[in-house]
Amino acid sequence: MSASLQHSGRLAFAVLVMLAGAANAASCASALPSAWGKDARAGMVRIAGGSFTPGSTAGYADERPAGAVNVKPFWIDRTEVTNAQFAAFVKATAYVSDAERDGGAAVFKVPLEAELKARPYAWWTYTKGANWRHPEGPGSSLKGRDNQPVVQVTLADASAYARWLGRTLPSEVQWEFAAKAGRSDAALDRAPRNKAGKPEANFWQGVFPSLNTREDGHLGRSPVGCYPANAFGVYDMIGNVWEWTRDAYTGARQPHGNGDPFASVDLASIPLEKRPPAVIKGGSFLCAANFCVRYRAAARHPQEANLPTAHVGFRTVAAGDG
Ligand SMILES: [Ca+2]
Repeated sequence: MSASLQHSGRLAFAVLVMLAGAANAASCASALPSAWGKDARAGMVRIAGGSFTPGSTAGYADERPAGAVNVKPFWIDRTEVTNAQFAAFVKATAYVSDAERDGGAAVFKVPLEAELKARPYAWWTYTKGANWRHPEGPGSSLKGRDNQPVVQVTLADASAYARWLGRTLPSEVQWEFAAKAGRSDAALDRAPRNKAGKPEANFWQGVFPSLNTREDGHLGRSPVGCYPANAFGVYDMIGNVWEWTRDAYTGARQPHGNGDPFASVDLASIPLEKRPPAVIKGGSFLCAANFCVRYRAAARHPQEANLPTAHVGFRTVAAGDG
């Protein structure tokens, strides 16, 4: 193949990828929900509550169910908190995030073969100057990404945003109830694809971490709300970015009242050095069939509460009255 043919082939591929991105962008959610700044529940949906069993018998060991729970009604953000929403918070409060104060954050990059052999988790690099405004480091920005989920935020950053709006981060149970949306375990323990086999969440298609086929049109984070909502009207619970919960990760699920001193404690109220990892939920654009496989409602993972990364964001909840 001649160089020019190769070039035109690449160009055609690039145009196809751009078109796929444009098609998705057209049907995604806006950067700020309607009535933002006017309605205290802007961008939220009310979840009626009910009884369900968190966990799954078909997932990892730490997902095993530990009994049914009752969930009171609550409101939850329909989408992950966007860069535009977080920017509004920062503008109103002059908040300085942990990564801005500490000088860096963890950035994902497709690793070279040699890098993969040299160290574990070679796809993560602590990058000076990376923070929510510059998610991939100093050379990156939020230009054109107002409606993408904010990342490079710690648990404390996410909690501060929630407090600003008079809300909290979801408990793991609230998050999972909203994500399952009345469906059973059996329907959840599979890759997020629809009946036609098409991706219905932003996860990694291909072989992680070297080959991303972009079958879903996205190499990294996507704008929020590009994929169909679940039965409760909530978007991107699965994939795009992992989401902070306010619960501590202390191993396998345990029934309520187990004596665990960290159960249902607001992690942000505990001094950093004494803080256990937090539970994050939903998987991210980096979860693939050969790695992570946590793009499921029952799946869970421990995350250092003070570690900002490029694949963890959050959404908020509020009490169900009113
Ligand atoms: Ca998500």
